[in-house]
Amino acid sequence: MVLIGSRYCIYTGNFNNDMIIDADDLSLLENDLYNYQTGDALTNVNGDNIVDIDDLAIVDRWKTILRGAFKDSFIK
Ligand SMILES: [Ca+2]
Ligand SMILES: [Ca+2]
Repeated sequence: MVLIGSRYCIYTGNFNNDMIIDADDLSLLENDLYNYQTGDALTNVNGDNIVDIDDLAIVDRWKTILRGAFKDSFIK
């Protein structure tokens, strides 16, 4: 959970739990996407039981939002 402006937000996409949303996380998501991962996968960020392009879009969007909020302090 992070404070952005006056709101606390839960961000998704840091799959390896290293406090950075970067290519390593996207690689994990892309691997599950390539393998048509279903069920309760870590990379299924929207909870619809399938890892697909929607999850990739969410993570990519969060990466962009957090980059702006923290001015690249920990988002690569
Ligand atoms: Ca990460
Ligand atoms: Ca999904």
